[in-house]
Amino acid sequence: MADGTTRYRGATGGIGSMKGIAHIARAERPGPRALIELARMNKPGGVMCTSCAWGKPATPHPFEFCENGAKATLWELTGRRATPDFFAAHSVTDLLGWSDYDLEQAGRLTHPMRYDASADRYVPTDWDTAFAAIGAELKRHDPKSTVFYASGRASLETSYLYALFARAFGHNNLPDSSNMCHETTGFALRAAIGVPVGTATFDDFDHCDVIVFFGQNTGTNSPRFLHTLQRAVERGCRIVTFNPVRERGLEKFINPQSPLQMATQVPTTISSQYHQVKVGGDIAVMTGIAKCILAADALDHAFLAEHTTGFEAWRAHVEATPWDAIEAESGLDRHAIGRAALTMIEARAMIGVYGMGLTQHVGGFDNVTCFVNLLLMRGMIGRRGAGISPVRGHSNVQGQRTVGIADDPALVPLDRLAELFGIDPPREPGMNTVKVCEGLRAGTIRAFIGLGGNFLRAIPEQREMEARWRDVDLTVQIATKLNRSHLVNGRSAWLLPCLGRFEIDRQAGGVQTVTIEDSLSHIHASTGRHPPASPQLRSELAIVAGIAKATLPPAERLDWDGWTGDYARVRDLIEATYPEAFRDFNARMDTPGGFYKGNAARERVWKTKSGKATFHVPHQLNALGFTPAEGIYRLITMRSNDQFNTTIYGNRDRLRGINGRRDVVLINPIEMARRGLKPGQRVTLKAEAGDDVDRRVAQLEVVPFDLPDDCLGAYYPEANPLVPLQLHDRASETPAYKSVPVRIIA
Ligand SMILES: Nc1nc2c(c(=O)[nH]1)N[C@H]1C(S)=C(S)[C@@H](COP(=O)(O)OP(=O)(O)OC[C@H]3O[C@@H](n4cnc5c(=O)[nH]c(N)nc54)[C@H](O)[C@@H]3O)O[C@H]1N2
Ligand SMILES: Nc1nc2c(c(=O)[nH]1)N[C@H]1C(S)=C(S)[C@@H](COP(=O)(O)OP(=O)(O)OC[C@H]3O[C@@H](n4cnc5c(=O)[nH]c(N)nc54)[C@H](O)[C@@H]3O)O[C@H]1N2
Ligand SMILES: [Mo]
Repeated sequence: MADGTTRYRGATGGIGSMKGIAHIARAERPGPRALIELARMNKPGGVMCTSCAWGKPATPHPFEFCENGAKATLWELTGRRATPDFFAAHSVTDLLGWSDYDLEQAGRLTHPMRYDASADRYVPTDWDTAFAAIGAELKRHDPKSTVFYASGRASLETSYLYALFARAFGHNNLPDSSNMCHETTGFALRAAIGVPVGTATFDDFDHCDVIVFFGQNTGTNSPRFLHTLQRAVERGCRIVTFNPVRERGLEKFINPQSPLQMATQVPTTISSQYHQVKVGGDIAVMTGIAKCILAADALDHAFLAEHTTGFEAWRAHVEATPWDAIEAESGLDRHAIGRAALTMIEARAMIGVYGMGLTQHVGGFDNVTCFVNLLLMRGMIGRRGAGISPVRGHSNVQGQRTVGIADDPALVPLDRLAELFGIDPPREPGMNTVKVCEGLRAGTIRAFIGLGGNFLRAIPEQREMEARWRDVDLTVQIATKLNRSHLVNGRSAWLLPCLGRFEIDRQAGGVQTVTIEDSLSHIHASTGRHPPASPQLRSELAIVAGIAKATLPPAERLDWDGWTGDYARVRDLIEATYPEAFRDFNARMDTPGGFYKGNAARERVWKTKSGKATFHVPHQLNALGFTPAEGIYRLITMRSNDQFNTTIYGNRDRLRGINGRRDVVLINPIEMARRGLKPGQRVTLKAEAGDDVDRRVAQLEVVPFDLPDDCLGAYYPEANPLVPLQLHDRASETPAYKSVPVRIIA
């Protein structure tokens, strides 16, 4: 790429990551115990990181955490507090003018708060008052008009009770952060291989000889995974990456845990091939690779015959697609695609890894199923060292779905719930995130509970949704820190502060342990040992149970107080509901490295409609929801190395060489010349969604960056007002956050 682009020349990890941790330690001023907590992280008997969902090895490093895990921990264990005095000093309208960063810098919430509209302020309340008022308000409404959102952090125990509460109350409106994230994975993998989750485990990463990456940014979003990759590379495993952005973590890594590497500063080269595919161009790439596999007759014929269906239709699509179209859609030439294909053809055992670069598109389902098609052609599912590996986001997002947080009741054993609790769970589908936004637009949503997260900041169509939000009768936010979703309030609004995962959770039955499921389907126990940020805090489970008890009529089998007193009893319920995955749950939860939930596809048992692994043919050759046209760009909304979703730790996107600001738009120098743009110039982005809504974000600074033609980058969540609600994956309705059609207005 032409010089003059912004980039980072160092490796991922190394000294840079140490500086990153020191920076946030200065900002957050955590107490001395924070270091002890870091040393306990992701270890048997310890506490499971609240950052990403990557697996936790049975034999951990002395420090089994990464730069971003440390940031997330220090962020939670901050010395700063948002006390009632803070809220007395700042009106909600005033706080609405603050940045995401400044809001969370106010520190940990300390008291349950009620919004007082006449004073335009949050004022302190007590738990009993809050529960009683929330319960009374919920009861006034048709359950079907209420929404229980979950961001993927809360434990298996809390999540199970939250979903039970929804169903006992009478709805399946359980949108989850997953709806904006790997929902595409659930739909696509269920259809293709009969399980909603990845099939690869640590053992497979130790036995593969090829790993192919599509659209996942390991260095920033799951840095501990770099240790696994480094080990693989050192064994001779080859890594092939497809990503429009040259992400530093997939290029070079210095392991901060390796004294030798830290001393010599000689990095490990991670990807042996790096292909800068156009945004939305992956289906074309995969079609090209399939062409090569066919040409080389590198099919696993026995596997295809015994285990799959639909191959002939896929073959017909591949054969009918000309190379010219593949090159045009992918932005890569056939030789580059051929080189990648050759590596896959030579593979004995290959793992396919992906992230938001595949899931957050209108053709997200097609992206993921095409990726599976490639693995199936080579018999790479259900073999040691092979498999598919979606890298999940939030630390327990996969687990939340496992224990019943689902808008689709077909995914939940409702009869079992009915039998266990004597309830009559609703059978009709509930609302996912997009449906909730549509409901807000239609005015049919009366109450919203947020179990963590920052719903209003994370969703598409942000400006309109904020305006609609004020018509909701009741908004309840269970949170650790203040964010924008807590400031756009319904008529009655409550802000309920909870314990974080690092904190001691003492209940009637003693100090409690919780559990989570990682991205590799292992279940781990996690026990907080840090003193709580405030004596007023309650655990997420206690808050959910408190609201449930105040809302539902008393019932003998709904023992909210008993469950709050002893979480082991909730684990017994989880086991009773899902006996296969959670056999001997309480006994096994302390297994080093977690216990494996099991995965049918890994055993080549296909729980699909056809009973076989199923090929799918994509709708079209790109994943876009619009027709490419002159002057219309594909905007990626991206994460920096200094944020966790809407939580902004700072303005340093070190691994991309962008420091000091987030109000930027990234574009390559050739496109800049075509549009007559200069570095540092301010521009407006305007969405081109084919409707008459005016969606724009102004005052973005042009930064020359190594991206393919037709592609732009800007940061999430600042760019969310540009994302049209109607652009989402066809199957799962995951918003198309990675291919927003925009025009540049100079
Ligand atoms: N530090 C940190 N860790 C995190 C998070 C965080 O914000 N910060 N978020 C957590 C969450 S909830 C999630 S879901 C995960 C997200 O982790 P990832 O799945 O890595 O998500 P993103 O960084 O949004 O995007 C991934 C990559 O997709 C690429 N991409 C964009 N469009 C395309 C495309 O069309 N094709 C291809 N092949 N690639 C494309 C982008 O360049 C980017 O490198 O990380 C989790 N971990
Ligand atoms: N444009 C664009 N939009 C996106 C994405 C994108 O790539 N581009 N990515 C999407 C994805 S993958 C996701 S997962 C969603 C994320 O959407 P969410 O999960 O809703 O958002 P987060 O930013 O993770 O939530 C942060 C807040 O969670 C609260 N919190 C933190 N820890 C805890 C805890 O332990 N308990 C409780 N109760 N609260 C806690 C804090 O108040 C904090 O402010 O955003 C989606 N939105
Ligand atoms: Mo996510």
